[in-house]
Amino acid sequence: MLSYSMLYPVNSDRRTSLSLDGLWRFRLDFEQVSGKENWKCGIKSDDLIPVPASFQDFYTDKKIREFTGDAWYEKDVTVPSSMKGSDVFLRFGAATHRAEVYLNGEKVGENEGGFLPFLVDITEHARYGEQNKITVRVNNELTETNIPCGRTITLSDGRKMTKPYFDFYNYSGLQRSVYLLSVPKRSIFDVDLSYEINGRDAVVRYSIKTKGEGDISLTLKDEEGNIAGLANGKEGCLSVKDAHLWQVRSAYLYTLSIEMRDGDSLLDDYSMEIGIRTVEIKGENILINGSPVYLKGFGKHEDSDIVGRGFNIGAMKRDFELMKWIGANSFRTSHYPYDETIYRMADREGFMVIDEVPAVGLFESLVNFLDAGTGKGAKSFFSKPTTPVLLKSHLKAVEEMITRDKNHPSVIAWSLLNEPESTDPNSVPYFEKVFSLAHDLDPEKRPRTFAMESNSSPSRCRCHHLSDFISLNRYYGWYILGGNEIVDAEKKFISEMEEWKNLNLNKPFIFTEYGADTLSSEHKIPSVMWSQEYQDEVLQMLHRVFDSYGFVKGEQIWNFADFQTTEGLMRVNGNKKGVFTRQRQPKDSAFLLKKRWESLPLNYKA
Ligand code: GCB
Repeated sequence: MLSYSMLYPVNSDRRTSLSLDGLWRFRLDFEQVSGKENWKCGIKSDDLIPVPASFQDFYTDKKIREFTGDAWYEKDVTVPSSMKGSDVFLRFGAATHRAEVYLNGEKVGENEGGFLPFLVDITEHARYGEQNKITVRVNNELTETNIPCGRTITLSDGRKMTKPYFDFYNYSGLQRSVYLLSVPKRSIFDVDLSYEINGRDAVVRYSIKTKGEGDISLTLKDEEGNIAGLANGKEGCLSVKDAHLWQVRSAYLYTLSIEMRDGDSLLDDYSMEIGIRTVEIKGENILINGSPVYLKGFGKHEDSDIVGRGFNIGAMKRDFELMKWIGANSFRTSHYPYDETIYRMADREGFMVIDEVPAVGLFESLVNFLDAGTGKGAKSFFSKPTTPVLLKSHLKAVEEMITRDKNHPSVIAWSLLNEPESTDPNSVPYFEKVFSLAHDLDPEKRPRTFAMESNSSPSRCRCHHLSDFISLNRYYGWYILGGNEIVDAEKKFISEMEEWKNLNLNKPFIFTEYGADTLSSEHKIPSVMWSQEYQDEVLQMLHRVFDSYGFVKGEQIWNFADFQTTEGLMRVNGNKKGVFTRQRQPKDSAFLLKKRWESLPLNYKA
C-alpha cells in the first residue's frame, strides 16, 4: 500500500488545496556544482519559469533545450498557520523523471518515476505562518532500471545526453500542478468502488480506507442534487433506484460525498464524481453496461507547442472538441498516465480511456519504431541482471496509476506495457507479476492488455495469453511495405490476421496503433509516401482489413496530432502521423475518419 493518499486534491470543509502553480525560480546544474554550492538551501537564480510546463521549449539556446541532468526549481511559500494541527503535504502532479524535495534546506522527500503524483509530508518541517523555501531537484536522465527506458551518454564536450528507447521527446521538469495540501490527522485515505446493474436499479459497492478511526457516512446525489443513495460504515453498498448509467458519449455523473465523524464532530469530508457503469469482456466482445462497444479513436500524447509535455488545459479542451467532431469515442493514454484533469474531462464527455503505465522502451533499440516494424531486435530485454530493479519501478508505477485512476468511469482498461520484447522467454514471469498486481489492485477487475509491436507475432509472442483483449500496433503500408508496395502490405497484413484467427483466442482485438507519417504541407497525385493523399490510401487499405474480421473491436489510429520526438533521420522535427497538426488543425485524413466513424454504430460488429 502507498504511504500517502492518491485522492485528487480538493477543497472542502476540512481540507485545503492551495495551488503553487505559476512562476518558480529555475536553474540548470550545467557544471554539476549544486552539491558543492549547497543549492538545496537556495539556488540563487533570477530566471523565472512557469509551472506546470516542460522547461525545454522556452529557451533559444540548444544547450538548454537538450540539457540532461539536474534542473532546480524553487519557490517561497507561506504555509498558513490555519494548517497547523493538520497533516500538511506538498503534492507534485509529476516531476519527470525523479525528484528530491527540500524545505528550508532540509530534505523532506524524494520520488522516482515521472508521470504520476507523489506527496511529501512536511507537517513536522513547515514553519507555520511564515515563508518557507521549497527547492526541488528534478533529474531527467534515462536508465534501463526505470520506466520509460533509455540510456544516458556523455558527449565529447562533457555534456550528458539521453537516448530514449521510445519515440517521444524526453520533455521534463515540473510538468503538472503542485499543491500545498492540508488534510485532517484522521482522514479519508482511499476509496474503492465497483458496480452491479440489476434491471433499472444499480448497486454501488464501496470500501473506504481511513487514517485513524472514525464513523463513515456516504451520500450519493444525482445531477439534480437529489439524494440517490445513503450508507454508513467503511464497507457496504449504496442501492440506487432507477439508476442513470454512465454511457459512452452520454455520460451521467453522480456526486459521492463521504464524511468521517467522531460523534457529532466532523473529522474529514471528501466529494468526488462517479459514474455507474460496468466493464466486461465476454468472448470477442467488450461490454459496457452489458452492451457491446466498438472503440474509435486515438493513441495520443500530452504534447503541445511551447509547454511541451506540461499540462496544457487549453490544448486539452481543443483535443476533446476535435475528438467529438471527428466521431471518436476513446483514446489510449500512450505512453504514460496523463494529467488527472484529462480523465475528469473524459468522465464528463463519456470517452473510454485505455490507461497506460509508462512502461515503454522495454525493447532495446534506438530506432524502436523502425525495428519494431521490421521484426528486427530481440536482445533479451527481460534477461538482464538489472531486470528485477526495472520490475520494481514498473510495479510501483502500476500501483500508483491504478490507485490514482481506478474511480474514473472513463477508464475501461489498463495497458501495462507498450511494445515490450514479449518474445524473450524471461518476459513471461515478468509480465505475470505486472498483470497479477493490476488484477489485485483494481476493485473493478477491469481488462488488462499490452500494446504489441510486429515482433510479437501470433507465433512468437509469449505473453498474449495474459491480455484480456489483444492490442496490436501495426504499420502495414508504412514501416512494412509502404508506397507502391502497399498492395503487398495488404496481403501480408491479411496473412497475419489469418494466423491470429487460426489461434481461436476468443478475445477482442483492438488496433492501438496504425498510420502513416504525413506532412501537412504535402499534396501529390498520384500519391507518394508523406503526402496527405498517401495517408488516406493507407487508412482505406487498413480499414478494409479491420472490417473483414469480426473479432476486431476497435481502432485507435496513431496519432491524434503530430508530436515532438528526438531529432533524427526518420523524423521531420517530430512524428508526423497526426490526423491533426501539432497546432490541432485537420489533415485530409481527419475528414476520411470523420465520415467513417460517424457511420460506424457504437455496437459495430456486435
Ligand atoms: C510505435 C510506438 C510509438 C511510435 C510509433 C511510430 O510503435 O509505439 O511510440 O511513435 O510506433 O510512429 O513509429
